[in-house]
Amino acid sequence: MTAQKIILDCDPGHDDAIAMLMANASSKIDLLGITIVAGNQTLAKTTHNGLNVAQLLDLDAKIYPGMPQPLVRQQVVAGNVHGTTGLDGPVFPELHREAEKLNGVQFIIDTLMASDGDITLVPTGPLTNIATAMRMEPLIVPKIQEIILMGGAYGTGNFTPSAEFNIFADPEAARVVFKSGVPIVMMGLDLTNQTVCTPDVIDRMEAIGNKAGKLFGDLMRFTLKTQFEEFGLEAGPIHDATTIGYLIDPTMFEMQDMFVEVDINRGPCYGRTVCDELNVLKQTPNAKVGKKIDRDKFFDLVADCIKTYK
Ligand SMILES: [Ca+2]
Repeated sequence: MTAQKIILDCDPGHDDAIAMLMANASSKIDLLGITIVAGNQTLAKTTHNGLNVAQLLDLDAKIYPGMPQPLVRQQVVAGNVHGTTGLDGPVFPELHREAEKLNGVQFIIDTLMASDGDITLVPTGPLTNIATAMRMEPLIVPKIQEIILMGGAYGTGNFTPSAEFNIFADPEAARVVFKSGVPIVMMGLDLTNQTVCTPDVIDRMEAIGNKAGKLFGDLMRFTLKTQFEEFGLEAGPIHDATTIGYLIDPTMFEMQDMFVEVDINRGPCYGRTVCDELNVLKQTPNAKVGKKIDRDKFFDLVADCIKTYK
């Protein structure tokens, strides 16, 4: 089996870091590059965090910073969950690794245009880079095999009662992506909240005894604290890593085809992914939406990925 070529588009971010760890580890994935977007924190911070994770885990994939601001709305960040650096918790060694000069949006365009239509995009932050790439070069749209994204919810949000953070941080970009016609797999909060990383999971990953296990522990112990303080949750979900889990083993997931639209009205539902779960509109579905994940299998997979590191 040939490995699935992907571009990971992220805003590291604790759960983004674990998505990076897993994407690099799996023999089923060919990680062509990592593009960075502003989201959990400013672009300067998310890029710095991406480089730190890439250096620590010795990733081959290069880091391409993309868009520093959302398309239309005023910037929001998630310092409440990810801290002032965007990746509070781990202490990284001095950073020597540098970001590429080529803008992440241009990297996405160039890579897709040179491809045979066999590349999947995996966005785990706001969709600004992807939407900008689609607007700059519409010829990439039919070249995208699939978009497997973390974002949205058909139930309630986590940044407003209606909206999940990645979509709320750039609703207009999300609207462009959901209307593009590219097949979409949407891992929303309804599914990702099932990946709660309880202290026993953290102990298990740390006990693997390598740098990846330690990174996992340092990240998720911080998340444990903020999820309790912010949401009263007993532990933090690893939202973004579900996208990589789906690429490696889609049989762990229960999905449903739905028609999904993003609300860009500036009311209380701004940034909501309106998902037609009951198919009342009789529209052609544009997304496979995650409903259930086998949590035990998922954490077995995370452990397998961690074990590939020295
Ligand atoms: Ca993220």
